[in-house]
Amino acid sequence: MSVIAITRLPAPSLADCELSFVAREPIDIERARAQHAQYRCVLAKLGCDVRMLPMQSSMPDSVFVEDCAVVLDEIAVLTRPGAPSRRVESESIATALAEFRPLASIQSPGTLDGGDVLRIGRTLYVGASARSNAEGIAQLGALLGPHGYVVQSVATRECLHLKSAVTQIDDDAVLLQPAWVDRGVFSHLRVIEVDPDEEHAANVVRVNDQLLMPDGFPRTRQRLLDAGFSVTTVPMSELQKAEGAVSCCSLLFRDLSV
Ligand code: CIR
Repeated sequence: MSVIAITRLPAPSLADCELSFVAREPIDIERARAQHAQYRCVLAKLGCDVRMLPMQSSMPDSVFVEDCAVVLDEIAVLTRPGAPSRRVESESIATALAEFRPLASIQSPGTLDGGDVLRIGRTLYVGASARSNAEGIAQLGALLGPHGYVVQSVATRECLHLKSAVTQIDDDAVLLQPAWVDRGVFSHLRVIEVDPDEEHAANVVRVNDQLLMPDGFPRTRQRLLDAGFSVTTVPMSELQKAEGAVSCCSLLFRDLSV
């Protein structure tokens, strides 16, 4: 399957990013750029057509493009990020996505971060987090219902986004951190839990039946390998200091033109 990956270079101001659950540490911006380049390279190797948006120097979190939109085959929904500082990121994402999908958008007082949206089949599980409010989740449901999607709100705890706690690894399987989301929500699926010593390991990206995850989580990686998954790792230390993970650095969607 041909997959488009929209990405954006880390801004020089990355160190001024929003932080919720991790303590601020110095970020090496040159290393962040090198890690981002490696991330893009792996996405390309996994079969993505990687696009890069112009850097937004004054927007510290603008590398985390996932939070600004939810892209489905039928429509792209521009979110209204929960952190007010991040709402300025949407304009250029809208311009980029207009080439590929009809656009809709979440309106005030709704808030929604793409990192809270986990699509599995025709269901979108949406984290009711500090970033995505009930109004935003309801608006998403109203926009997507006519396209045959069901939107289900999911409680999260002690983490930034739903996809910090759970991501899809197969058509019928998820990787999950049980401390941050109820395993029971996904009991109809096969659940692999992260290793208890690797609390941030649940965020992986699935591209063409391969998994991409940060290095630094060897035990969880081994669990995935033992279960028969193909796993590629990338260094992410600097983006992790900005509370980022692998999914948030790209907007992945099917290329419908081929
Ligand atoms: C933020 O707090 O918004 C950024 N520093 C990190 C966003 C990470 N996004 C994601 O995991 N989807």
